[in-house]
Amino acid sequence: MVLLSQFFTALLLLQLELLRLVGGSETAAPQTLSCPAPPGVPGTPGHNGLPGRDGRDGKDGAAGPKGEKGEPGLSVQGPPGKAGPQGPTGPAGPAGPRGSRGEPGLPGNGHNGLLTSVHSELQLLRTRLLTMEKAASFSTFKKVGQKYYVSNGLIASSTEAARFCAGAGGALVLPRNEAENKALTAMHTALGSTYIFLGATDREKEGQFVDLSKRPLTYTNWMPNEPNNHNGQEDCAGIYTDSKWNDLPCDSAFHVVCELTI
Ligand code: FUC
Ligand code: CA
Repeated sequence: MVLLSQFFTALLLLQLELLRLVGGSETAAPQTLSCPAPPGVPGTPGHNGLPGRDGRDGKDGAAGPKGEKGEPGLSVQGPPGKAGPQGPTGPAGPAGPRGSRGEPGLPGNGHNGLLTSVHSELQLLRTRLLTMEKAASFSTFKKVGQKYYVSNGLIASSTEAARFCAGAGGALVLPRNEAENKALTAMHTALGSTYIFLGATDREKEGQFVDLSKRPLTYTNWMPNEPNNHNGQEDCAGIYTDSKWNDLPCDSAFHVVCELTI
């Protein structure tokens, strides 16, 4: 570009010099020609000039027409929202279809021994189920042989304990053998107890422990040197965490475990 402008400047200077020379000859005094001369032959046309510089950028064109609507995007479904609150209970549905006809009934009892045994078995199962349901209604229960040892964690005097167990359809616990004594000891762990009252007393005759039906005990597990009727005030019995028995004041409060017979 610089080169081009220098070239044009040089061309302009050359033209001015030529004009000066030609003008100089015109301003000079007219010469007297001796004879007329024919006009000269026109010269050959000059070469085309170099292309001009680039013009300035044009104005922005008008906005094009609106494009066609695109295809829907591939969206990924979000995670399901939290479950809403439970709605109100709907109305009762219509009655279901009638059931199929039952099996024909057994013939009348009479001398039917089978029916009698089935009936008694049914009675036994009913009783056992009721006992099981009763046992399961306590927070702590343990089956040992034909008994359930049950407790709700109650802590009470010996008299209150016996009344509570009778009201529950059972009796204040009294192990009759080693297996039962072991099972009762296991209740200590569940109850977090120190002593559990036993259904035995020597109220009637000091030193002679009997059960609450006044029958002599056929099984005992006293600690060494017990029962000792400490302070002359221990007519009730309890089992310690080590499974050993001790006589205790009847009006003290200890854990209550009842036994339910199946
Ligand atoms: C022993 C026991 C009593 C009482 C007392 C603290 O004498 O025989 O029953 O537990 O300790
Ligand atoms: Ca004692």
